[in-house]
Amino acid sequence: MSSIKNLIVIVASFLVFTTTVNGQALDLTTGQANITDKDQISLEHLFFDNNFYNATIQLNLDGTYQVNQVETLSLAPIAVYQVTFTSSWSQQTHPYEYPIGSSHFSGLIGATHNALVNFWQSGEIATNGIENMAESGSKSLLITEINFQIDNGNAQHLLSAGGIGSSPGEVMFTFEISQQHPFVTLVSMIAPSPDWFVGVSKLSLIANGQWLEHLVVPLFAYDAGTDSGTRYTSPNRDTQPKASIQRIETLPFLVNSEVPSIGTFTFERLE
Ligand SMILES: [Ca+2]
Repeated sequence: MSSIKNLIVIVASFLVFTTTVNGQALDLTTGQANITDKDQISLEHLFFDNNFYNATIQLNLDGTYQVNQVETLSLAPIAVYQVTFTSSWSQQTHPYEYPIGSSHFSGLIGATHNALVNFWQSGEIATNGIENMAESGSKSLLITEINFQIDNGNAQHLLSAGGIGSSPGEVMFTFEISQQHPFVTLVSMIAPSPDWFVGVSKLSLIANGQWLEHLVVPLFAYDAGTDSGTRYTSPNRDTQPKASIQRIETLPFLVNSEVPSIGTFTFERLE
């Protein structure tokens, strides 16, 4: 326990001297640090020496600090989940130019990984792998990017499964995840579309030091920023330079002045 306290003090001093107190979370290797108040920092899910810890650090007005509380978390090192991709996207939910007879989703592709890697993020430029997935449903370049992160230790399992051949519909698969790589990234192309996709990025299946038993994530359409088409069946028109990835809040996903989800990922812990 003394070694983890030493590490926490090191982390705390880093936070104190390099982070403004603005409530923003700071990622650690697989944990999070949250400045919860002007004089207190909580470190959650801090992974160190094969254990997880929560800790609270009190900052004093004279610049000193002390570790108030260290809690060792008991967490199964490995969990198994079933994820179900349910698409509700239909002519009834999205009547504007709905591609009757051809609406589908490409095969699911993603990874389990740690906090040091981010395969895509709203506001960022798409990688070539995300571009290819979003424009054509192709997995190959994204698999290359995932395998690169597996090789350097930031990702663990490649997740690859079928798509939804006709929307609405659903598809499910099971996967293993570990406490060293507790984040999930998983995507699928909306088809037909210029460069639109759904998915999650860097979704943690651990909360409050425990594996989540049940999690439902609503899915929304994202524009990969790599093709300038504005309709489901627009011809290819490469965006140069690439724009950032953005959630689509206009037609055809704007319905009665709202942007409803077009499906869900449901994560069920099996073991
Ligand atoms: Ca686009």
